[in-house]
Amino acid sequence: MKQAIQVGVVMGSNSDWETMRNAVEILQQFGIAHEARVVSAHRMPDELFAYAESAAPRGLAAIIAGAGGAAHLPGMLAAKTTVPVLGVPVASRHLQGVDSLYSIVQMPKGVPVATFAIGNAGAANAALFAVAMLAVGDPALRAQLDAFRLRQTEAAQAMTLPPGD
Ligand code: RP5
Repeated sequence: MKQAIQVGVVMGSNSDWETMRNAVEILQQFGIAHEARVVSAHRMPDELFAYAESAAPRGLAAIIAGAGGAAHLPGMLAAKTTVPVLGVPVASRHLQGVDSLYSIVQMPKGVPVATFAIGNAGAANAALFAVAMLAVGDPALRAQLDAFRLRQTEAAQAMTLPPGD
């Protein structure tokens, strides 16, 4: 039987994919049932509302939302659902994503969006954060996350200087 989707990954454009694929790759790595879709806030507002409204009934535990520029997507999703929204600022052409970051992070009090770093690291970390949330009720997933952290530690401990020597 197909596993129910646990995490939704949405983005404002397919031009965001190169950033947001970093989130998808982490979810794949941890075996989290997920979906990835384009849901543009300003070009597909009705679909945005429908996606947000269906998130809780569908059982989504988190929505990872990436957008660039005047990035309304995470905030508007959060306005329409109490499913946690993890916002990823995508680097924009003119302001390198500072505009995206400010648009996402400065939510007025009462409707939170958890905001991550601009770009690839933010997308990967949003997915790792979703994994950590799911691991609260899943000891096997927590063991996977602990092992992931341990591999990072060991890789850093094995680093030599100058790099490559
Ligand atoms: C936003 O505008 C998207 O999230 C994307 O980052 C940016 C540019 O979109 P495209 O013009 O590449 O479709 O809606």
